Amino acid sequence: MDCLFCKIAAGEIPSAKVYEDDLCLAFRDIAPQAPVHILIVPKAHIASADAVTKDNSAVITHIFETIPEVARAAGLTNGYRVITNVGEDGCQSVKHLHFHILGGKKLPESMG
Ligand code: DGP
Repeated sequence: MDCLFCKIAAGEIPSAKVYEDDLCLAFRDIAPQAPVHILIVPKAHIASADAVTKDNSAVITHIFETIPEVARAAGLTNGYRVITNVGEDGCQSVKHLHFHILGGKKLPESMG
């Protein structure tokens, strides 16, 4: 499958990795929109949050258990934002589920 984040998860494309385990990988976004901008992705391909099912959802729990650890390690002690974009209207550009972890400054209130 020609999927950018599958290739990053497999180590075929380099990334600034900040966390990795058997199920997920976190790395710095190539075009940061905040002082800290990290992406956390499941290693197994899931196209988006819209493709989460009972059969593949365990990794979502795992990712949300991992996010606080990643955020703490990145120095996000005063809060942060977790976002996932879905599909065309959500402006999802990479079709592999990923959660943006944004922080390091007071973020704008507006989300849309
Ligand atoms: P989204 O628009 O929600 O699909 O976010 C995709 C993000 O992925 C966007 O913030 C930029 C980032 N990105 C795209 N290509 C690469 C890449 O090759 N490496 C890294 N680290 N990030 C990438």
